[in-house]
Amino acid sequence: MAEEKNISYSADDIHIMKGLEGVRKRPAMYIGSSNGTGLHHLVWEIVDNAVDEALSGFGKYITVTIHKDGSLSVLDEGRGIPCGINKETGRPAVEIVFTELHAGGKFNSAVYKSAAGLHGVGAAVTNALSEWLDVNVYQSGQIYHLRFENGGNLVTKLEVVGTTKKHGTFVRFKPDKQIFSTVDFKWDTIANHLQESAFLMKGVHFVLVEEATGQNQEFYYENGLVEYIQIMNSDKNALTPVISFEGVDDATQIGVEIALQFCSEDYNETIYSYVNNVRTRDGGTHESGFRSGIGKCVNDFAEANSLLRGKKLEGSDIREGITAVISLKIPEQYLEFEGQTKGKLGTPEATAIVSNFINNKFTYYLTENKELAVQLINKCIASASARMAARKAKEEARSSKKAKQEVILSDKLTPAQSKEYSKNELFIVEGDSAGGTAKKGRDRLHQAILPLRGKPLNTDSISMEKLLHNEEIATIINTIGAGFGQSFDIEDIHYGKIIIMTDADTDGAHIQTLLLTFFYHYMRQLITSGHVYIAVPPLYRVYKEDGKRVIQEYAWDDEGLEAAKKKVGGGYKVSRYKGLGEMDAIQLKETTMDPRTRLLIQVDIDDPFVVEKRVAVLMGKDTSIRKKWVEENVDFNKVDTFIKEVK
Ligand code: TSJ
Repeated sequence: MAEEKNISYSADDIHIMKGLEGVRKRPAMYIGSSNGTGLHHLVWEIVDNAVDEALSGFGKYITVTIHKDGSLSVLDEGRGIPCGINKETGRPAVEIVFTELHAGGKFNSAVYKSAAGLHGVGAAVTNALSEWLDVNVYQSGQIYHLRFENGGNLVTKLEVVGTTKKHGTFVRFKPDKQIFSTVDFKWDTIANHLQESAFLMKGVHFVLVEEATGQNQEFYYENGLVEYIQIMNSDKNALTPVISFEGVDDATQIGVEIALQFCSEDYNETIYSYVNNVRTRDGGTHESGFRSGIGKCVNDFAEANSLLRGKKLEGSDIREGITAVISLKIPEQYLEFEGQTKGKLGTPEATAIVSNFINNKFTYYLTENKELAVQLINKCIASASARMAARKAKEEARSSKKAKQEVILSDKLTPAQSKEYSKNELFIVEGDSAGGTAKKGRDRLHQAILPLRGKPLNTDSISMEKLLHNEEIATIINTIGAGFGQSFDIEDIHYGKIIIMTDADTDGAHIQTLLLTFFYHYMRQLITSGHVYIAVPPLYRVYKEDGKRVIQEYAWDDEGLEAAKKKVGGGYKVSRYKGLGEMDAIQLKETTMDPRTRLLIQVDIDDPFVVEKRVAVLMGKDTSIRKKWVEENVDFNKVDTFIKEVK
């Protein structure tokens, strides 16, 4: 760890070092993990502080630079972190921000606390996990500077190094490679985060620069949430334009901003909510307020205008095909979060505020746009009819004798023997040949194999319509056994895990994306409740013949390869797997199928925008864009933009 320097420590220093050392000992406790996701948390801690400053109304530009030396910097044009001496400690405030855990709050006088103030752990954590961290503050004509090294040791105390007319804060740090399994900042990951912030903070410019390539990109949305939805829905059939409302509740000063759009031929309800620019992944009071408000509004409007023709609308009929983004700004005294990950808003006031707000605004909108209102309500009636027809069909199927017989399954499927559905796994395998190997290597009791011929899925004609008529897709729908679209019922799924197993190449990635896109559109709950996985075959086999025995190790990346070479010892040979087809049944079982030894990635919808954009690009009409995009982005090593958590 830190190289010892000739410095004498006071009691205060020791207290601080203990805190930061704790962060270094258990980084996962502070940033979730020490992999690429954790690495980027270091960036969010810094960026979110700059965003806080912009949210308070100071500074219109935030620039993030990925430097050649592996460091990253963030520059804002705010007031600059306070550099005065803090009375309690006798130290400059800026020093405390980088050395005391959770110190941010003490110095944060902002009305609204964003990520940093909410769930964030603060800049001190980034400092603790960095080889070095440099701070420049431009404030009252002076340039202040201080520097930390080796996990947050102050090596250059706060000093004035020059004069300036600018104001703002510049923080540059180099993540510690002793801590992280990777220290490569990913352009896409950072770009997506900045883009999301830009949607939520219209009027603030976010710039991302890569020093090595000169590449730079600016995110700036004059129309904020409206553009968020426009871009997400660019490839859908719009029934309404993107409609947006903004207001502030008098009593609480809670700010509400909502944008929404209805699309036809979309069975899903897509609602993203944010509080003080932080995504509330698990919804909460604001989302339920929105749902009830929009339901009440449309129902009352339809009733008042005699548009229902005797039909009754449920909330889900009304919300089918809706895309909405809800962004609340809540002052600190009203902030309440729930759930383990604090991803759910608990603020009780938010329910009525959002419900009344959307009810009033949207009623007014419908009144002003009568023709559109009629079309919208007709869509809701159609949804209600379809819902009732699906329910009836299901009831009939359940009571008829047919249902008691075995469902006729495709002859391509090799089923699992167990009828304990939740324990069964469906492997969707690229190619008949790998399918054959998987069949031999599987656990007969719980693993079923469905081979896919790469080709039909891999053509350029992949509109959703065509996809649905695709034989392979039809087989998948039947095999999973829970319907699709409106009639999809998660209770009926025949497998606890659906595992996509493809080669680690462009074709394989394309197939993965197509399947995920299909699930996302037509069986979304399959993904949101965590049933979909991607199997990750190893890239290398390291082996040595030792008399009669073969000593072998598998490796999934270059780091693992080095470890495997050491384990196998001198005289080893390395083979690089190019595809599943190169493995025999035993190898495939050991490396990719056996729950004890395999590597699976659980598919999670982490970043709504990335998913929708990916869907739009991949399902879009312009095949050249898609081809280019797949080539550039769908890299087996980059699946983490769509997918989270490696088991
Ligand atoms: F994360 C961080 F601390 F490293 C960091 C903080 C990084 C970056 C790029 C910017 C910032 C930051 C903090 N920018 N602006 C501020 N503002 C304050 O800390 C600040 C300034 C003035 C006052 C005040 O009440 O006068 C209050 C605060 C919190």
